Amino acid sequence: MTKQSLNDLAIFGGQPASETQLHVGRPNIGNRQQLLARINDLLDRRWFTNNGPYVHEFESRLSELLGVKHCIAVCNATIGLAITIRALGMTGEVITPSFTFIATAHALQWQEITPVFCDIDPQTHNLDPRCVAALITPRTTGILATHVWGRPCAIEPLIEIAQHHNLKLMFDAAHAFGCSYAGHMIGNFGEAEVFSFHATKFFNTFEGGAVTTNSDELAAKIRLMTNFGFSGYDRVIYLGVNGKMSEPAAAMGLTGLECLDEFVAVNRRHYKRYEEALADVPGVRMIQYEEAERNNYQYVVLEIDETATHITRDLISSALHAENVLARRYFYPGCHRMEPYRSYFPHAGLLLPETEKLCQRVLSLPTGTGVEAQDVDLICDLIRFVIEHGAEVSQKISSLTGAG
Ligand code: T4K
Repeated sequence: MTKQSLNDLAIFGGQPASETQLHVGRPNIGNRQQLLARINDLLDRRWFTNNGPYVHEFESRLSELLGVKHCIAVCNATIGLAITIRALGMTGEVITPSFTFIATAHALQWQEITPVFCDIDPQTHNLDPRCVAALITPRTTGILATHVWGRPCAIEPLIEIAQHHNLKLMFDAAHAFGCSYAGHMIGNFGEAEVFSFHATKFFNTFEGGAVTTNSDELAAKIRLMTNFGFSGYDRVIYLGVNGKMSEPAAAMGLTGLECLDEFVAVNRRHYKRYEEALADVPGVRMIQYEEAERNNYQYVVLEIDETATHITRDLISSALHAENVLARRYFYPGCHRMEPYRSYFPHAGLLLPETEKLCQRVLSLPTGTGVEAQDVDLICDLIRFVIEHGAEVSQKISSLTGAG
């Protein structure tokens, strides 16, 4: 680390600390030879999609791994969410967090269901069950909860609320592949759970996802809906869409599954390295994972308390970007502050005080197999340097931009 004075920071004209860009969502690849062998195979077979042999194999491997009865592979989690919402018969209003990726809300609004944004528990970043209960109206038909950062929601209280009010409960498990709750793998809770295997997730199929459920009836419905409602040649028995996973995607998935433990190990190593290096930096708190459970450690998330750092999260982020460290402010500014929700519910923030606060504090850092241990050290040194000089950096940026 070569930053000795403020002028060494790239934001003030110094050399960027990293020559290459360090990303939060750099894809993990796995064994390239295995992947290419599978791609060759599927080319020879000339079977590219529509429930091919790789998709079959992928689905059964996933079911086995998660200990769940049914797994339906889909082309992305957003369509998986939309199909599951429809298959469950959700209508009217569905309670969901604003502190989530926009796809969670869009999957509801896309089918004219109102996402009712609910506040979170600031400790867990997940839906606060007490706030959920307070938002139930006669129009509420369900709860769509996200396991943010792969940390399980308050599953039992949510199940109780859903049962008490006769609501459907499903989970956006986009972040939670390979994670467990009370010793059971995520994928087994609520009526159904939806995973994302997007390129930026620690386990990816380029684009892709999966819906898991222990209900035979729901699984059959979701399968039909994923393939236009076809139940056989020339026979459509249900309203459906195209949500199918392709064979190259499943080939990537099968290859990734063979390296899953390695991906988690790398994430955990980076996570621990960050934790140790940042432990005594004032105003910085890293989100914690429950060590007794299985975690994928795919998100390294800081909460920045600017009263202690004397520099805002946004300026820290700008300083890092100038150094080629592309930290991300997930999930700033919150779904309720994005369109169309911002126009539909201009006062939603009043009911979301914890979400509003958290959106100003979070910063996700690069991790995964695309990042080396020395990159983690470099990022930690930069964060420490910027925060140690927090007030001065802040002042200098303001004077340069004429702000404040
Ligand atoms: N629910 C939740 C809670 C989710 O987080 C997500 C997705 C979904 C549902 C929907 O799942 P999918 O329908 O996507 O399966 C990214 C991802 O695109 C998105 O999948 C993910 N969540 C979200 C948290 O992050 P962006 O708009 O931030 O992506 P982007 O393009 O800025 O990429 C992030 C970083 O990764 C960049 O620094 C570049 C790097 N990157 C990205 C890609 C695609 C690479 O290095 N290589 C790549 O191939 O949303």
